[in-house]
Amino acid sequence: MNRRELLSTIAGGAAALTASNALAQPGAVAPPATPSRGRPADGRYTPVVVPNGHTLPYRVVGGVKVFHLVAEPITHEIAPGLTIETWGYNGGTPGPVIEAVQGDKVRFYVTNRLPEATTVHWHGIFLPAGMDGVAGLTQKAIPPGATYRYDFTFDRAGTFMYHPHFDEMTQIALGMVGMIVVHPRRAPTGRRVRDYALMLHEWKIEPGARRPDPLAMNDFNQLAFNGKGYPATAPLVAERGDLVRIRIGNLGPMDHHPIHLHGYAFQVVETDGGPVPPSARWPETTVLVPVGSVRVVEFVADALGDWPMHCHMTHHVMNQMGHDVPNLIGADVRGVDASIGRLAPGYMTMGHDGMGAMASMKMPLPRNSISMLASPGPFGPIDMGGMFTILKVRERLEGDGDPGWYEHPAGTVASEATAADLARDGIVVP
Ligand SMILES: [Cu+2]
Repeated sequence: MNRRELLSTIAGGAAALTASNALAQPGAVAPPATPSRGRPADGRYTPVVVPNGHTLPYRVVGGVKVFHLVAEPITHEIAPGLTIETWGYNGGTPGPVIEAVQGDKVRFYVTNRLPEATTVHWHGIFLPAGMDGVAGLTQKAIPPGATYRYDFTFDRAGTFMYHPHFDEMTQIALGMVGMIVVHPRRAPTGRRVRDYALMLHEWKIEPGARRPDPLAMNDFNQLAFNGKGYPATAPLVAERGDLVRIRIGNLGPMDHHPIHLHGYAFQVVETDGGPVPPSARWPETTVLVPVGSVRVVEFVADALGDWPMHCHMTHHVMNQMGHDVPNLIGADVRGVDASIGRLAPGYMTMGHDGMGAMASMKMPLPRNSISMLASPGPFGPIDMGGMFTILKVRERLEGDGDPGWYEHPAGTVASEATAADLARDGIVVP
């Protein structure tokens, strides 16, 4: 949207808000705000850590792990200031991570609290065809109010996903997605493992609206790791020497995401098809995670610091209004704001010297929206949002929480060159 459209959105915001609330119902269970470790069922694996999320509780009945998924309308905060009315599982989007061990017999009860039918498809799991969750083809669609039962065994270890196979365009786009982590029966021993699960998602949400548009095919303006846009994304943490595993699943509607990590090279060790043989792996700093795919990367955390991990599509590290702003880079816009401001109070020309300044700009926003960029960093505003998080590697950590900003050793931070530096090295500044 451009500035004029934005201003008209502000005027129309109340109407949009009312319309988007028409179908809203509160979610049942609010997920915890802090990362939580799953239950170490038999102590033989390192439980997965879900930044900004949690794993699905279960009970064991007669040797079967019994889980209960509830498909339902939810209220979800993408970042402080932006709350949406959408659909998810057990109160959240993505749904809770299903965590189990290879060979587990499992039973899933799926209760449908949506206003339309649904199913659950177990993406990447080998199972009887009748448990595959495809409405019309392998089962009846689960009508609103009904609870269906799925029984199968997790034969393979790995990283998989779940999502509806009924009205996929609406239900997946709104946020009905989740990850499945099946640990091997005997986990490799040796290094301590930090095992992270991240689901990628994207929505189109008109500024001021609360209901994402499931018809969108492009111009997605909210990009998320585990349902959160930066600065609401919880950091990933590790101690020096830990083996870090990051399981990245993409069930966004349309976009593949090249996820880039600073400061490290990693290997793709697994997809949702299974492990990649060691002889077939190659080093990477960016892994493309296509829609409907999982990529699992591993590396040893041997470099201390605060290292960004983000989608490398530049529009995917912005929030909300990063589209259709008139291109005025290089234009002389002196006086434009003042003269237009006489006709349209509050007018602000955007983008004439790049977008970086927006990180510190205070501009009027429609209700229920967040600024395009920016949050405070240790050296000034960090001008990124959306699909952006930070890997924090420290010598020692206390718990899994955010250890704060990295304290750089003296002499290791980029800073302004002195006249003596320039003279010594023969640099002539034009
Ligand atoms: Cu992306």
